[in-house]
Formats: sequence, C-alpha cells, structure tokens
Amino acid sequence: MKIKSITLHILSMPLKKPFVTHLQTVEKREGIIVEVQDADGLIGLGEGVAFSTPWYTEETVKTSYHMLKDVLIPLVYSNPFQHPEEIGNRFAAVRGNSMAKAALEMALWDLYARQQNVPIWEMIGGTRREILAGAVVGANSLNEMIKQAEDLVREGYQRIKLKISPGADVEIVKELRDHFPSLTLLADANSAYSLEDKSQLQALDEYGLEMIEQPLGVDDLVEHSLLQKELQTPICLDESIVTPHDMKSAIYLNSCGVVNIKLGRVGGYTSALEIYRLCQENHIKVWCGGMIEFGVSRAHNLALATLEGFSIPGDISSSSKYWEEDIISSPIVVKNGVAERLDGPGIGVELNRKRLGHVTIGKEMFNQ
Ligand code: OSB
Ligand code: MG
Repeated sequence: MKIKSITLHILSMPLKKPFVTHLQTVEKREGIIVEVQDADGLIGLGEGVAFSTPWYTEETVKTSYHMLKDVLIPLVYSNPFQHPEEIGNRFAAVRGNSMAKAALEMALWDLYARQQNVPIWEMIGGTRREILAGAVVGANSLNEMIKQAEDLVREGYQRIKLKISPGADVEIVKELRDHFPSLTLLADANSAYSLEDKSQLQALDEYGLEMIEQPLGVDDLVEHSLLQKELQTPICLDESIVTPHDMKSAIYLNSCGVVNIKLGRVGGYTSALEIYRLCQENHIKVWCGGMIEFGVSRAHNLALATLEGFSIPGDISSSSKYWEEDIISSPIVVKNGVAERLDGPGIGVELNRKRLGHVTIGKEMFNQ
C-alpha cells in the first residue's frame, strides 16, 4: 500500500446532554480523526476514541496524539506493506496504546477496501444486512434514567443498557423492569464493584438482565471467574479484554459468557477479528460496544457487526442520540433496533468537511 499523507484532525463537540457514569460525566467529546491518503487521492478514515481524561482506560486524546505522531505514523512509513493486517502485527512491537493503534489501523483498512472498491464488511466476511442496535442510558437520577429509557423505547430501540454502581443499582433495575416488563435490559457497572459486593450483584439476578457488563476490576479475570460461578446473570467483559491473549485467559478461566468487542479498546481489526474467532470457537457470545463516538468510528462498528456472530444488539445508536450534527456525509440511523449496513466502498461514508471544520481544534499533516 502506498501512503502519500496522513492527517490528524483533533475535534471537540458538545454532547446534546451529559452522559453520566459513576466514573465520569461526559459533556463534551474530544477525539481524533485519522485521514490517510494514497497517491491516487483515495482516502481512508479512522477515529481515535480515547477520552480527554483516562477514566475508561489509561489512554487520552493527548497520549493518542503523541503515539500517532511520534511512534505509529513513523512505523507505518518505515517499511512497505501490502495489507493493513501487517500494520496490526507491526504495531504489536509497541506496548499498550490500543486506541491510538486502532485509529490508524482502521483508517488503513478503510483505504485498502476503497482501493479494492469493496466495503470493509465484505472484506472481513460479514453477512448481516441488518445490524442489531441498542442504546445506553446514563443519568444522575432515577427519574432521568426512566425518562431517557422511555424516549429511547419510543424511538424504537428494543434493547436498553443501564449504567449502574453501588447504591444506584437494584432500585434502578427494578424500576426499569417494572416500567418495561418485556424489554431486553442489561447493566454496565464499569468496574464499580468488588467481590465483597457479591450479594448486591446476586440481588440483580431476579430481574432477568440479559447480562451484567464489567462488574469488577478493569484488568481482572480471576475474580470475574469466581463471581460468575455464583451469579445466574451472564457476565460480559468490556475493559478486561484488550488483547487476544486476554480473551484466551478469560476462556481458560470461564470469566464470562459474553464479550463486548470495541475496535478501539482492542487495537483495531486485526486484534478484533482474532478475539471474535476465539469467541466463536469457544461459544462466547459477542456484541459491538460503543464509545460515544463520532460517525467514522460508528461506521466501522457497523462493518464489524455484520459478522454472523454479532447476534446480540450492540451499543450502536443513531448519530442524533449524542450529536446535533455528526461529521459524516449521512448520519447513522437506527430504526426499530436496526441499523442498515453501509454498502459503499470502505466504511461506506465520507467526511462532512463543513461540519468537521466547525468542530476541529487542531490539524497536522504528515507526508511520506
Ligand atoms: O463502558 O461501554 C462502556 C461509553 C464510553 C465509554 C465506555 C462505555 C460507554 C458506553 C456508551 O456504555 C456506549 C455508546 O453509546 O457509545
Ligand atoms: Mg462497558
């Protein structure tokens, strides 16, 4: 693949309403759009999904920028390559920094697919035309959570994920279950609990949650395995699964029944496809996670979630859930819990340059 230039755009956009978790309230989203261009003028797009501060994982917008500029872009330029998977493997020489790696690697997958004039979903072997999509509720009060869930159900979402933490859990799940007896509900704790809270977590078993996401430590697999033995609700791992090796360990230990795969968290397609394969072989269910991201990353998520095994609705919501106006040519739309596959080459959407310009706070281009 011949790369002529790589451009990093740093963006900042306010959310329509604050997104609340026990760790952080997100009111404004910063992110990085990676634009790679070849000699023919074809463009590939990626998105860095690290937040401004390290509340979800250790990366931030600034560490991602540093990694991209000083380490990863020079690595791409250092030697020729034929396929983006080689870059996925080349980046393994750099410790950690998955979100920075993913931002550039997914842009190269997009460019590669556009060079072949095929959609990414087709290149990775996807089959689903309708992508199963759900939405997330994170707010400060029970009333606000009920209101948000009601709005989302009215919009047609058929699966709702609730953010929970100690003291803001059983009551919330019970109320929501009473309000929506047959709705698919799950809870995401973002690592808010410890093993000593076991009885609090067991108290959730009676509400028929589809799963509980990441109840324990961000880098833990052993305690999740112990907890799963005493919990009826399946555990879904998010933060704990960063590499295919983590996935293998979780399988050996029976730490979970489900995994949410995020391209950013796991370092891009090369790693995500390997984690997916391990899950398929070992009967672990998968779905596509979200990062309150812009349309470029959402379009990549849609491509990934066309794989047959993505049989559970993911955190894939319409652009309009978080943004007044997204940065892509046509917004992501979810109707009745389904997003249509994007059938153009690559990720199937282009940048909306006018909107991008309005929200850009920094830009730098690196030539081969
Ligand atoms: O834990 O899945 C998570 C958002 C930011 C960081 C981590 C998580 C989330 C979400 C929201 O749950 C997903 C979305 O709607 O994009
Ligand atoms: Mg999560």
